[in-house]
Amino acid sequence: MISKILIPKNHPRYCSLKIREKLVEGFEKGLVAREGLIAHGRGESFDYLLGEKTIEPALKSIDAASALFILAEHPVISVNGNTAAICASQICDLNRSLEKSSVEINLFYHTHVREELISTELKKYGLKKILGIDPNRSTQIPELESNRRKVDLDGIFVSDVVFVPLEDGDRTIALKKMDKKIITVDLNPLSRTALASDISIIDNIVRALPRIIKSIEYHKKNSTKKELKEIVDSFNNKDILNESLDIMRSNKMLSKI
Ligand code: PTJ
Repeated sequence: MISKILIPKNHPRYCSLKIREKLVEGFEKGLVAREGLIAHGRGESFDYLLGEKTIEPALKSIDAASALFILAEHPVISVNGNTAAICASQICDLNRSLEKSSVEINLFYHTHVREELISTELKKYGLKKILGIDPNRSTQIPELESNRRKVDLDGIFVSDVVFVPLEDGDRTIALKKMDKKIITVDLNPLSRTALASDISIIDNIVRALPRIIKSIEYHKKNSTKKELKEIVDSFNNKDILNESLDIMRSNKMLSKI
C-alpha cells in the first residue's frame, strides 16, 4: 500500500507531485502497467525542460487539433492505462464535446483485467459506450506485432482521425499507413509518435486536455468549415517540433541560480 502524504499547495512542484500521486494510485488499483510509471518519469523530465507550462507551439497544435477533431467524420479517442489514471474525467469531457467521437481502450501491456478496470474508471465519469473490449468486434492493424494491433471494428479500424496520447511509436506509424490522421499529446518532441503524427501537442496531457476542449467549444461556435480546413492545412508539425525543441534548449532555469 502507498503511504499518502499531505502535499502543501504552496509546494513549487505541487501539480507535478499530484499527477505522480494519481499515477501511483492508478498503479495500485491495477489500471497502470508497471512500465507506465517509467513512461511517466520520461514525460516528467521533458516537462521540466518546458518549465511545466503550456508553450506557444502547443497552443498552435491545440488549435489545429481542435479544428481537425471537428472536421472528422469518425474520430476515436484511444485510452491507455496512464491516460485513464491521470485524466479519465477530461477524456470523457472531450468525448462529450465532440459528439461524433468514440472512446476505445487500447493497451500495450494488455490484460483483460486492466481493460475491465479502465472501463470501470471511465464509466465513473458518465461514459456509456466503450470500444476495444468486445472480442467479437475485434480486428488487427496490419504489420503491427505488439498487443496494440488489436483494434475495434467499430472504432479505430474505421476511424478517420485517431487521438493517441502517451503512445508508443509503432502503432502511430502503422495507423498512418492505414491513412488515419493522428493527433497526439506527448511531452517528448523527439518521440517516434511525436515525429510520425500529423499534429503533435508537446505538453502535459493534464494541461492540454482542458485547452483542447475549450478550443473545440470556441471553434464550434465561431468557425466555419472552410476556416477550420484552413487552420488544418496551414499547420506544419515539423515546425512545431523544432520550435518546442528550441524552447527546451533555451530553458532559463540556470540563469535564475
Ligand atoms: O497502458 P499501456 O499498457 O497501454 O502502456 C502505456 C505506456 C505509457 C506504458 C506505453 O504506451 C509506453 O511504454 O509508452 P512510451 O513508449 O514510454 O511512451 C510514452 C510517451 O508519453 C513518452 O514519450 C513520454 O514522454 C510521454 N508522456 C508520459 N507522461 C506524459 C507524457 N506526455 C504527455 N503528458 C504526460 N503526462
